[in-house]
Amino acid sequence: MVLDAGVFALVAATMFAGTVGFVFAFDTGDQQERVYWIPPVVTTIAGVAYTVMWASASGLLGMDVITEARYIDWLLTTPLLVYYIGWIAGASASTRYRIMGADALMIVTGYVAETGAGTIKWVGFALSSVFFALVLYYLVSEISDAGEGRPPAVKSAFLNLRDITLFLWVLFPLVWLLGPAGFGLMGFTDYVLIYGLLDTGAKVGFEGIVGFRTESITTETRESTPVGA
Ligand code: RET
Repeated sequence: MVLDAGVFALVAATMFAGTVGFVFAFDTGDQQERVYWIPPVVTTIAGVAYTVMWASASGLLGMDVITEARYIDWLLTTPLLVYYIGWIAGASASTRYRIMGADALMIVTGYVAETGAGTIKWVGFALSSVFFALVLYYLVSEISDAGEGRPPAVKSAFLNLRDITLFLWVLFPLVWLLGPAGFGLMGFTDYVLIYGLLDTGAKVGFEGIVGFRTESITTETRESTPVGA
């Protein structure tokens, strides 16, 4: 539990550092559109969730709410990440809301898989995987088609964000299958460490890509009139 608490604390600190870095180091001061604030909002939510996980693993809370904190974090942040990808690709509002919906259902049914037993667990896993497949499908079909029409810098940022997401997100269910809630081939501490790294990549890595490209994204999206948002 000491090692787990250390990992949770380190990830929480990295998430908060991501927020502070994004807000102060990048040229985001004149961004009026709410969508620009999605990356730091995502790392702040994760920072709070990991702080709760740290407090829980250290015994400060007197109860184990690690799983709840993880799934509430994912329920709030993963729809925001796919919304952002849809926005930067210039996808329609309907596509953006559909991918958010599929994503949220993936997390809710994933929670059923995580906490349920026997048949319920595997039905939850199957349903979550179907919603996950839908999320991936929207990313490579409608959203990628929309991204094709974007100006070069925006398109390139979109492709970076889409690809880091496709690559990292596929690892989440694989790690789950190996971990304690799946086949139990991996111990809890390894599981905590790997998810900590994946969460950091999917959120702080994502934020870094957006941050370093904010200026070109802003200029080119203004010139090409973004769809909605
Ligand atoms: C679960 C288990 C059930 C089957 C599937 C899953 C997928 C989870 C994913 C999570 C992504 C989380 C991210 C977090 C932080 O940024 C729930 C593990 C399909 C894809 C990106």
